[in-house]
Amino acid sequence: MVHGLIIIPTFNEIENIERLIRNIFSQQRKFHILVVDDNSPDGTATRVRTLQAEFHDQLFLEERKEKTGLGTAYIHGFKWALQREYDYVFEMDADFSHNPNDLMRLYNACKREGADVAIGSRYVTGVNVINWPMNRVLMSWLASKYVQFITGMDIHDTTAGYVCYKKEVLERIKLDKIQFVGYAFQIEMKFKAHLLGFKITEVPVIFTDRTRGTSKMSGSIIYEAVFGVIKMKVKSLFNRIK
Ligand SMILES: Nc1nc2c(ncn2[C@@H]2O[C@H](COP(=O)(O)OP(=O)(O)O)[C@@H](O)[C@H]2O)c(=O)[nH]1
Ligand SMILES: [Mg+2]
Repeated sequence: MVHGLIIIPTFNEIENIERLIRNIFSQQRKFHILVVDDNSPDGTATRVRTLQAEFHDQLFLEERKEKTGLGTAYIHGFKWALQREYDYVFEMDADFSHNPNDLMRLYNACKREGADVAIGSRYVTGVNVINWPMNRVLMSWLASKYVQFITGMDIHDTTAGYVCYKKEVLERIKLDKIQFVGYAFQIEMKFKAHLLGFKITEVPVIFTDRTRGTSKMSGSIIYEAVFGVIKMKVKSLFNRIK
């Protein structure tokens, strides 16, 4: 029986996507995979289409015309998942920063240990990040502390992008009202789940920076996160979000 869907947003991940899909399916046929590609010029979507012949009815592809951000790619994927029979929905990057070996740990935190949201967390036990330059580690860690402080959420890794959601969480969050697209999207999803009273658990994982392809991180994404968090908190005080 299929238990979950792994959503993988992609933009120019030709060097990673096939290896990742093969890696996941070689150890695990419990889950389906949905790739949400934003018309990657490097042919990522074409590669996925080729693989669909091999992983028939297990591997799915949604293609969007333009690069419109990680957040909206996930919203697209969440809606796709909710129209189907998946009880658990994962967020996962295409670049092997999120180790496929941890999928079952996230899944079990929800399935067996009663979490509604399981976060693959870098900062539960110190800082578990490999290959990131020191300034990026520091920035990410500080960002997480900053968000913890402003929002009051008891979560160490608030910007984490390796997550398993129970279907009910995605059904309750008003996906059309999600505002942010970059790291702030990750924070917003967690904050809304938190406001709705869902149980959020952190599962310690080791995050390894990509060795192939390039990061799509940008200054505007950071800007959005820094100011977006304050805006989100203020709104929540007036009970205008959930
Ligand atoms: N569909 C889609 N995927 C994106 C977009 N931006 C980033 N991604 C994907 O989101 C994941 C995380 O992005 P990445 O560049 O690794 O960010 P970083 O890890 O913060 O440097 C990767 O799988 C990217 O291919 C986008 O605009 N659209
Ligand atoms: Mg990455």
